[in-house]
Amino acid sequence: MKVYINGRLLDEKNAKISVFDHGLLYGDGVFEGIRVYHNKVFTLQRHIDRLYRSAKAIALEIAMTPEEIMQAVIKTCKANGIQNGYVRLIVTRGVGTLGLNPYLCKESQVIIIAAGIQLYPVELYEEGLSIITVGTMRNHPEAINPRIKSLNYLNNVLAKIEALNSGVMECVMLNPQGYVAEASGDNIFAVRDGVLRTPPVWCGALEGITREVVMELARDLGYMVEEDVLTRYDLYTADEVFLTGTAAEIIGVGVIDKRPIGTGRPGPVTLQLAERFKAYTKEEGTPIT
Ligand code: PXG
Repeated sequence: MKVYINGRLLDEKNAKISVFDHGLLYGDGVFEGIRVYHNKVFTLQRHIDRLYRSAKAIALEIAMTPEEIMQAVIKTCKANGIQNGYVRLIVTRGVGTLGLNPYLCKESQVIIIAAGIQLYPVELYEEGLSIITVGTMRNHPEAINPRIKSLNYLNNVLAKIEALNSGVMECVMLNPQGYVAEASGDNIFAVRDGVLRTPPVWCGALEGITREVVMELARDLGYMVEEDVLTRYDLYTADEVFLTGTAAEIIGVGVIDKRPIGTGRPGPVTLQLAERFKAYTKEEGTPIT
């Protein structure tokens, strides 16, 4: 595998960064997870736009232009023969001192890894995921704003630990007000009476690209889609609940906190959207040429 670091494609074993990089020392950086489908990079522009917004929000100046980064992503996919896969794009604050001061960091580091992807087991897409609500709440927006896709994912890792220790693979995270925010690595939707509802980002959700695409595709299919404050009541009483994310795509949730949602299996709206999303991955994308 070839890994891109600051303009160079290096063999995996030589792809190394400094122990003084503030990405490692402090989780000081931003990232994107991007999919490649059918030899095309899916929703690349949207990911690059979000990367630059995340960087701006943490006052991190990326030492490359958006166009240069897009070309670098394509080059890395090409060098690794990736036709269907996953790209991890990372920008760290770069090499600094052992102190916090980000202004002492020399230059941002851009790292691109293009590899395969581990989806949930296929049977879970048919049967539905079981999840729980965890006690770890989503970061307060005035602490680390959840809209920033930062390298500091401890909040989500702690939530994931709670889920895994309880024997499930994902969880619902609430915000400090007790409203539903999102899952540890996915956005969440509830469907009732044919209306789709997802928490607005100010409730503590990442502005998920899959979330955005699903809202657009659902509206095209004639569904009403609302960004609305949700409580666990709304999840427990929904006809359907599903999660969206780059890795998971669209996955139905069958059970939350041991309570069946609707029939307890992925419902017709979830399955229709998953099918439409799959078709869209064939239509959309920046060709790897
Ligand atoms: N919320 C959070 C907290 C995320 O990390 C999403 C929502 C979905 O956003 P996109 O743009 O992907 O639709 C994410 C992104 C993993 C993994 O290995 C998942 C994400 C990021 C990194 C790793 O499961 N999800």
